[in-house]
Amino acid sequence: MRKTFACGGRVLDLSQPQVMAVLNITEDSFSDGGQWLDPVRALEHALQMAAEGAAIIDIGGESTRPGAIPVSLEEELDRVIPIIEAISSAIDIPISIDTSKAEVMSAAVAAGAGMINDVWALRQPGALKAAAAAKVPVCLMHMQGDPGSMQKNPDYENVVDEINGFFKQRLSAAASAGIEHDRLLLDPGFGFGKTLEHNLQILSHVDAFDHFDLPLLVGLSRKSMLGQITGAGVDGRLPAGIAAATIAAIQGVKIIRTHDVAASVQALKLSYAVMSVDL
Ligand code: 7PM
Repeated sequence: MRKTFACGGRVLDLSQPQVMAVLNITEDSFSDGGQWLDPVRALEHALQMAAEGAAIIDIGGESTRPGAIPVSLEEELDRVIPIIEAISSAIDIPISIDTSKAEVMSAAVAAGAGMINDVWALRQPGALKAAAAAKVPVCLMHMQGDPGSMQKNPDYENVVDEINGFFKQRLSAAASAGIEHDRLLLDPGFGFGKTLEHNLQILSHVDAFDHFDLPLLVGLSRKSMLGQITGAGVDGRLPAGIAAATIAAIQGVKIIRTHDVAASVQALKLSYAVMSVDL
């Protein structure tokens, strides 16, 4: 597996597990709604997360929360493009664009984004083509169903096998579109069409995925599975999120997408130190 990813002009070092910091530019994201719509505050928050050790900042203008209100193309562009421009000129770590829309992918990369994070794994119209032309790494995430209904009745024969099959199918679609294999990342998509049992099966067997020699990325912070296990509300799930990130990192996951940067960076440093021990 490659140790560094070229993200536009910037380098993402994956020789050890890294944090992808979440910056949601949305009204209704479940844990930080509306806070970063103001570009000045968004930039301050990005600077803070970079200082805390984030390796990449994931900027999203469309909430992918189950049942969230869809955002128009114009609105999404208006939210994310000025912020990508501001952050890429102020900070030298790579920026990822969290979108499923082809037009947003292209505009974001032109504005300075160096990675595409797509919860639809390039299944929306034009996305394969836009990602091929963008020449930046792309994270392909698994989701069963669509954000409006995916949590109604998630159903799998074997969740790990089904996600492996999905990865294979999307890798083949990406290859056919001319996207080089070694600029892809894979994500099992915690909470995206999964029950608590499915999420726990994925977390406990994240080392059992066929990763096709590509890095795995996971997002766990503040998610409802943590609340279901602990009883904690969204703002009280940090300890469980850190435990979950550690469990993932120890099994070889390379990128943890999180709202809680400083704590996660510490957990990943410890995980990596333990994983590097020779006896
Ligand atoms: C419920 C489900 C509430 C998901 C909030 C979310 C991921 C992502 C999101 C992820 C990748 C959140 C989200 N989650 N992209 N975007 N992987 N690649 O926690 O797990 O921000 S949205």
